Amino acid sequence: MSSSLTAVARLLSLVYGLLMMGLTHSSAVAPSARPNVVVIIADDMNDYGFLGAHPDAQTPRLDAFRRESLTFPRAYCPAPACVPSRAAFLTGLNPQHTGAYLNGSDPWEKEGFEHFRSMPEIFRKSGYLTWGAGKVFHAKISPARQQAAWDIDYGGNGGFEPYIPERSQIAGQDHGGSGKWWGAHAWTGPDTDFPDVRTVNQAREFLSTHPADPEKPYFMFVGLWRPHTPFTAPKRFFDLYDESALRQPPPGWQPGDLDDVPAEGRRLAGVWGQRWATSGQNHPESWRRIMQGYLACTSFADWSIGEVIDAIKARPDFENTLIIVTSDNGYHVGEKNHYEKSTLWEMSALTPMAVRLPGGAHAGKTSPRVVGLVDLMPTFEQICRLQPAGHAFDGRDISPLFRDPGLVWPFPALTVHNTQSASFRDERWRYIRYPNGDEELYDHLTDRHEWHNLADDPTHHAVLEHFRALWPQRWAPTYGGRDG
Ligand SMILES: [Ca+2]
Ligand SMILES: [Ca+2]
Repeated sequence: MSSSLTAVARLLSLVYGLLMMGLTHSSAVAPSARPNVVVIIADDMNDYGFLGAHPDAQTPRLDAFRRESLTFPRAYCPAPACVPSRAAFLTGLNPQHTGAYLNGSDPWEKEGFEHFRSMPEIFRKSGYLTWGAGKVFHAKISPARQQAAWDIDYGGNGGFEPYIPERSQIAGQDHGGSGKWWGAHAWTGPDTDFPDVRTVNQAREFLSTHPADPEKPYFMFVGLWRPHTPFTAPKRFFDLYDESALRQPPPGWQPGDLDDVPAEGRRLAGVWGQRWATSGQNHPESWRRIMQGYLACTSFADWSIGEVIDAIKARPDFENTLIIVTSDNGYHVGEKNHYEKSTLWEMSALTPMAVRLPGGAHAGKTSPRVVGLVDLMPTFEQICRLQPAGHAFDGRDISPLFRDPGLVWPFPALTVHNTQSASFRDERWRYIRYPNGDEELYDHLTDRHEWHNLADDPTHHAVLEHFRALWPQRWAPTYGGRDG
C-alpha cells in the first residue's frame, strides 16, 4: 500500500514537474516578476570563437554559455564601428535617423540627439537598479545623463590599455600615428592592469553581495574593451596559441577577393591607411602575429564573460535573469585584405548573440532568424515593461522569437556606415549599396565568405530590385567623424 502511494506521489511530482517545465518554457518571463537583465558587450568580437568560424579559436566559456542559451548566429550591428553602433543600440534608433554614423562623431550631447534617452536611463526610470562598468557609450556624456543612467557607475575603468610596448610593436604599421596600437604582446604584469579585469571584479562584488529583490530587479551593463586593439592580454591567453602553428590564412580570405568589389568598397578596405590593405599577401609574418594577438584577446574576453556569468549563476535570482552576450561590431583579420571593421561586409556586420532566457528556455538551440542589436531596446521595453522611451524605435521586439525561435521573421537587418552607404542582410542575401549607387550582392546559400559579387548578374535582377525598394528614404545630416 505504502509503495503504491509512493508511486502515486512520484507520478504526481513528475506531472507537476512537467507542468512547471511547460510553464517555464511557454512563457519566457513570468508576468508577475520582471527579470533582471545583464548585457555583456564584447568590443570588436567576430564569429571566430563565438560560432567556431576559426579552427584555432578557443572560447570555452562562450561555448558553455551557448549550451544554456538560445543563439542567434545571424545577428547584426546597426553600424560597423564602436560609437555609432552603441548610439544606435542604446537608443533603438538606426544611424540614418539620427546622424550618428561614424566613430569620432560624439553624438550624445549634440543638438538633436541630446533628448534621446539611452538604455540604462530607460531602465532606471522604469524602476530598475542600474549598474554599469567598462566601455558603454564610448563618447562624451554629460554628467546629467551619466547620473540619469546609473545607480552604480564604475565608469570606463580606464580604456584600451595596456598598450603594446615598443619591443612588440610591428614596425612601420602604425595606427593613428602611434605604434602602440599594433602588435601583439603577452602581458606578464598583474591581471588588474586590464580594465576588463577590474570590471569583472566589480561585477563579481556586486553580484555576490547585492540581495535579490523581486520588487526592484537589476540591469547590468558589462562593457568589455577586448578583443579590440591593442592586442595585449594576460600571458596565459597567448599561451593558448602557438603562433607558428596557427592555420593561416583565415577561412574567409581569398586572393583577389577585392577584384569584383566597387571602388568605394576597395577604399573602405584600405581605410586605416594603406598599411594593412595588402598585408595579406605581403606580410604573412605580421599577419600571423596579429592573428595570434586577436585570438588571445578573444580568449581573454571569453574568460571575462565566463567570470561574470558564473557570478550571476551563483545568485538566488539567477533563474529570473535574462543574459545577453554579443559584440558591438564584427572584425576582419585580413579577410578582403582588411583589418578591423568599418566595412559593410559580413565580417564587420556580424555580431553573434547568445541569449540565456529566464528558466533556461531553448537552451542549446539556435534561431536561424535575422536579428539586430537595434532590436534589443524594443525587446527590453516589452519583456521588462519599461516606460516608453519617448521616441519610436527602428528595431523591433524579438521576444516572439524567444518563445518560438523558428517563427517566420522576414525582416532584414540594416547596417549603415555613412550617409547613403549601407547594407541589408536577410537569411540568404547580403546587399550593399554605396553613395554613388555601386552595389554588391552575395548569396550566402553558396558563398558564406562573400567572395562572389553577383550585382552584375542579370539572373538576380529581382533580388536587387527587392532590396532597392527597401532602401531608406531619409538620411539625417551627419554629426561627422572618421571613416574607420
Ligand atoms: Ca567596437
Ligand atoms: Ca570577391
